[in-house]
Amino acid sequence: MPNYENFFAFEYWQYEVVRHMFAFTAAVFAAAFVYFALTMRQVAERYRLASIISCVVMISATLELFLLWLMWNRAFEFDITTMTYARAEGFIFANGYRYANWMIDVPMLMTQLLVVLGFAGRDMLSRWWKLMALGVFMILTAYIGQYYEPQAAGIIDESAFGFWFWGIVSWIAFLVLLWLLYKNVEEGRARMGGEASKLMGAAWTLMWITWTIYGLVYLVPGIPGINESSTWIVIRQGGYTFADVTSKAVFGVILSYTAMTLSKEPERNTTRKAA
Ligand code: RET
Repeated sequence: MPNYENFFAFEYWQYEVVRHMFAFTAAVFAAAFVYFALTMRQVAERYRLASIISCVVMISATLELFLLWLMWNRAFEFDITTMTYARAEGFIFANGYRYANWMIDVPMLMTQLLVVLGFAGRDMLSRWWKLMALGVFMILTAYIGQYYEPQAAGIIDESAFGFWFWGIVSWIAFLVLLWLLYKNVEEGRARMGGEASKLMGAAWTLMWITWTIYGLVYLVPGIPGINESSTWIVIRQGGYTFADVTSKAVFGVILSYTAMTLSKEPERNTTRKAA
């Protein structure tokens, strides 16, 4: 079924705020792309992959948000008699692009984290594949679950089992993923200098909080009391917007800054054996 947004009529401000959030996010990513591309040369070669990854993340996210913006524009029409935006015949809005984008960005962001933490070679690979497998599994399962949103919101009178089943499976994968990430961050930080270790501590806090927001936002259509509210659709898209800007752009800035800090310490520019 289409996402539950399609079954609502929006007040003028609600529709506009969502549209502007999409435009804002796309613009932030386009600007951040320029930042990462221009600061790349200040990062030692050993960490440069982190800057390249930020560029990849920014391009894919700019495109994704632009597509959401286009779809949001096309899927609703203003009705002057009711002063609301309601769905245009024959068009729908879909959050599916977000999931497609996460399939690129979640693996990229975790790879970037491992690179800046200083893992390399076989050790890196054995850490990497577990994170990737869990991340992809988490996204795919929730991608299936989100097709049951109208059932979960009670808009369509059918079983909401799919929404909850896949949502819970995805949440379990997420919690395991967070635990693994945490262990990697702690091991990596233990081998870093004070300044870089502090920065990575901040990056980790930002990471788990913003990633959790995505998980909470998934649940909104299933929560009685708020799942009938079009204002909550604005809040939900706002949650995605906040999490997008912080988990991709701000996180990338902290990591690239950490990489620049590490690059200034001469002994870290040589390849180190895995611990
Ligand atoms: C889902 C479904 C419900 C359970 C959880 C989720 C978590 C999603 C996450 C997404 C992260 C996306 C990022 C994108 C950046 O580019 C799939 C919404 C926990 C953590 C970081």
